[in-house]
Amino acid sequence: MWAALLPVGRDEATGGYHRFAWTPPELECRAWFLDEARRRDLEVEHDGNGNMFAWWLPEDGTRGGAVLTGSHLDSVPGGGAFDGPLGIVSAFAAVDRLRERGVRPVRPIGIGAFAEEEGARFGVACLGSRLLTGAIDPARARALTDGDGHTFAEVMHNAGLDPEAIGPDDDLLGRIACYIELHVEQGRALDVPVGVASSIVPHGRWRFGFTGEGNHAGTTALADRRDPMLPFARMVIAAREAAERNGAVATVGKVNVVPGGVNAIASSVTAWLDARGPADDAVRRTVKEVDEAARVAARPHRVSVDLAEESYTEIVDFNLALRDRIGAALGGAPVLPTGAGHDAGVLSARLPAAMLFVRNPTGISHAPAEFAEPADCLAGVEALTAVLDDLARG
Ligand code: HGY
Ligand code: MN
Ligand code: MN
Ligand code: MN
Repeated sequence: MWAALLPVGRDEATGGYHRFAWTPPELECRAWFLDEARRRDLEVEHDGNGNMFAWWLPEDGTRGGAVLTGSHLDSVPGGGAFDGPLGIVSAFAAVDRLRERGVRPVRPIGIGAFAEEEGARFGVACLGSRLLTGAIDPARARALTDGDGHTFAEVMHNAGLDPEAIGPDDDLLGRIACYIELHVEQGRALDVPVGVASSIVPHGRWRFGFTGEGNHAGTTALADRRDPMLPFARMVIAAREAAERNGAVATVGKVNVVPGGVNAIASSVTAWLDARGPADDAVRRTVKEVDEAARVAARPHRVSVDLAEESYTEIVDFNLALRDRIGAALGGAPVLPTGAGHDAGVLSARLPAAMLFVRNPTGISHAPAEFAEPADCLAGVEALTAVLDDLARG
């Protein structure tokens, strides 16, 4: 299974992955998911938001009280091989193990593949699970645009989905008793193969727009310039300084300089701020201080600054009872927080959710060096199998 996915969307020169929602590599991953589901006679369900579900139904056809596992297939630009797919490959492997052991679940076991989890194409992380749970206004989602100006609605329509049908699916959510997402660790806290998540720290994304005046790089006197690159540059430094002051982390990325020529002063710069921290106020203060610094820096250059909050997730404390039950099924496992957002965090607003982490010896994620040893991946499959076996027996 794993070998079939590895080359899909991989940049052979860098080893990074480029699997953006509904682009050819991600569509290829979707086809792989459906093929693996069919091989196992799992019943496939699409929720209209681009999320896919493969169900192993009990012999009596029960649909309620399901135990859902899974993750996502999309990646960040130049991402690693494990972030997302490891959770889905492990889920299929766990179903195989349960069947080899003759387990006949009394509850449905589902494998989910959530759309646009990284938000790499349309900017909002966990877009598929946010739509499913009602955490984002469908009209706002339809209007989201990618770097080429294509709207989410257009892309959904071209993928054969009805953009007017996106939105919460309470019937589907009502059939799910709990969700467990296995994921490669994004950091290096684990010194054993498998851990259990305690929480996801508050995190969000803000889009800064700097608007000045495009002009000739050689004939425009400094005093006549309205160069948006200058307050943008200040914003990047301010993000680091504010994060240090507030005990948070902040990253500036996804920068778009218009028009982007070398001999033209930019007319505008768009830059995204990713800020995360141990508590809401640390994150909010960081963003506020970056915004203030950007505006102070923009004023002398007669550059305007606009700021939009693209997504924000308050702290997610995973369901304690489910977490403890998982810990017991594993015979004990370390519990750790994560600074990464996940569909499990979004779903936890509507149903009990949990996460298993598989050790990552490099600690690196969202980059080609992301890694998990085969033996630890197998330990992750064994752990997920034990958890599903325990939960699906009722
Ligand atoms: O960005 C994140 O935290 C996650 O990997 N989507
Ligand atoms: Mn990720
Ligand atoms: Mn992920
Ligand atoms: Mn995720």
